[in-house]
Parts: sequence; structure tokens; C-alpha cells
Amino acid sequence: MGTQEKDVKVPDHEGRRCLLADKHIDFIATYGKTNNEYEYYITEYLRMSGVYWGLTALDLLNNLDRMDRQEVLEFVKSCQHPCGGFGAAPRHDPHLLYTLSAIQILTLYDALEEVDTATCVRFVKELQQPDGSFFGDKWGEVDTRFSFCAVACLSLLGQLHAANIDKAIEFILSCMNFDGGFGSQPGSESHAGQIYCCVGALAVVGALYHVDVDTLGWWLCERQLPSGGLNGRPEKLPDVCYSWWVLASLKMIDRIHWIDKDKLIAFILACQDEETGGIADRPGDMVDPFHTLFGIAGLSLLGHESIKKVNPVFCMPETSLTKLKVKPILL
Ligand code: GRG
Ligand code: ZN
Repeated sequence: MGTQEKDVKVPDHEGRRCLLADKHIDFIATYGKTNNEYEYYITEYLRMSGVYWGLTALDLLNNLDRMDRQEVLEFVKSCQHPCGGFGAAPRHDPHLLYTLSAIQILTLYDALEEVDTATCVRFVKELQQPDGSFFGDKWGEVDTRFSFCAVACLSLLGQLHAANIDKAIEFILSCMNFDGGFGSQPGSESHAGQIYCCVGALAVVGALYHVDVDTLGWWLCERQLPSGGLNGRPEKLPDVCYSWWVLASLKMIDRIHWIDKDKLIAFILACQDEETGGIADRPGDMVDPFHTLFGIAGLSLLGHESIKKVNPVFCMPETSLTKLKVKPILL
């Protein structure tokens, strides 16, 4: 007897919805200002990333001007520490996760010169360890997410050479598994989110030729379930954010055509809230800015005509990356 695959039902009429762009724009632009104050308050610990998710979603929908540029830039500046790193909110400790989000926001606004980028480069570089891995902050947790954050930050700042790139590659490759995927550390199970980070970091440093494209591509396209949605590893439920982690990885290794596009589009569209706007992880669940961004970014990779083209490595509109000196190298 085979094991029952976990999945969800997509009601037929919901999959046939169209993209409710105006509703999503309103949802993002009013987030934290209207009726979700409690939710806004309890998510302060990740505010910088929340601002990046919201701004990127708006930009992909051609509505970046719905936010007050000066207000956002003041917020970002107020989160930089003398060491160069950024916290999630004022007075929060600096961390690579929020440092990348801050640098991404500044890049979206073409405003990198408004902060101290030289000390930021030093902050990132000093978190690299002798084995090539990166600590997320001074407390010493190691994770391939932080390798991605580090090289992505340095690349956006035009300072990739500041870190030991050969060692960074060596560490990422030590996290590669027999199934072609990558985990958070050497020996950890493959997970689509970590795969995005490792494949993305290798693309940034021009070392994607190390991946086993067929094995990894097969593992990634096996993430699609009968509902059309993608999960992050075997035996897990589908979730809209994997439309980003999985699809962006497939795009980087030139295997996006191994996915059933129409079924995935229908799944993402079924996760929209028709009343409030916004996209949820699964049909009928509560919407949030995180899944709203990754749903929209996924639709962009799938070629949706009313969404700007998204860069599969940085998850930012291609239009905001024109000044990048060294571009990621995809397969
Ligand atoms: C610039 C887009 C961008 C990202 C920055 C931090 C980072 C780099 C990437 C995070 C990648 C990652 C690990 C994503 C996974 C997020 C997620 C849904 C985790 C939940 O995992 P589980 O295993 O849940 O608890 P499942 O879905 O497996 O049930
Ligand atoms: Zn999710």
C-alpha cells in the first residue's frame, strides 16, 4: 500500500480567477495602517524584511510610488548600527538577514549612497568563518541562508571580492546531498528554501556549473502536487512561497519548463483573498505580505504579462538591477 500524498483541493472556480493586482496593491500599501495592528506589532522582529517584501511586490506591480520613499529611507537608516549591519527595526541587533533586506530596499530606491556601505561590507566580511560559511550575526549560527545573504549583499554593493569566494563556494558544496539538493548545513536534509539560497549564491559567484542539473531539476519538479502547488520537500503540503523557492531555482538551472505552468498559475491565483487582497500560503488561509510577494514573483517567472520581470536570484525587478556591475551567471 502506497502512502497517501499530502495535498489540498483547489475549488475549480477559484483556480480560474485572474490576478487581483489592484487589491494586492491596496493590501500592501495599507498593511500595518488599517485593521491588522496586532499582527503588525507582533512581526516587529522581522520588519526590515517585511518592508522589502511589500516594496518588491508593489514594484513588480508597477506601484512602488504607493509608499513614501523618504519615510522608508529614514526607517532603513535608523536600523543601521555603527558596525555596519542592519537590524529588523530600530534598536534591534544587526543580522545578515535584515542587512540583505536593507540593501535590497536601498537598491530598489537607487539610494545606496544614503548609508555607510563601506562598514556594511566589513560587517558582512567579518562574519565569514575559516571553513567558508557565514555566521548570521555575532551569536554564531551557521546556515546556507546566511551564505546567500552575504554574497547577495556584497554583489549588490559591488564588493564581492571582499569575502573569500573560493571558501564560500567550498562550504556551499559541502551542503550538497546525493539527491542533488542542498540543506542548511553539511549533512542536513535537502529543502527547497535552502536550495534557492545555495543555487542563488552559486549563481552570484558564477559557480553554478557545480550543480548536478538533472538530479536537482528532477527533485525540484517532483515538488509539484496534483493540486498544482509546490511543496518544500517530500510529504509536505503545498505552499505558495515554494512557487518562489522552487521556481526560481529551476529558472537558475534553466529547467523551469519541467513544471506544469498552468496548474501552478491556477494554484497561486486560488490563494488570493478576493475581499481583502493579498495571497495566502494555501487556498482559504490568511493572507500576508510574505506569501503575497512570493506568489506575485512566482507568477512573474511564469510569464504573467501585467507583472514586471523578476530576477530569479535577487527576487527584485530586473529594472532595479541595471546598475549591478557583476551580474549573476545562470545556466
Ligand atoms: C531575497 C527572497 C530572498 C531571500 C533571502 C532568508 C532567505 C534569503 C531565504 C530563505 C529560504 C528558506 C529557508 C525558505 C523557507 C521558508 C519556509 C516556508 C520554511 C518553513 O519550512 P518548514 O520545513 O515547512 O517548517 P514546510 O513547508 O516544509 O512544511
Ligand atoms: Zn510559505
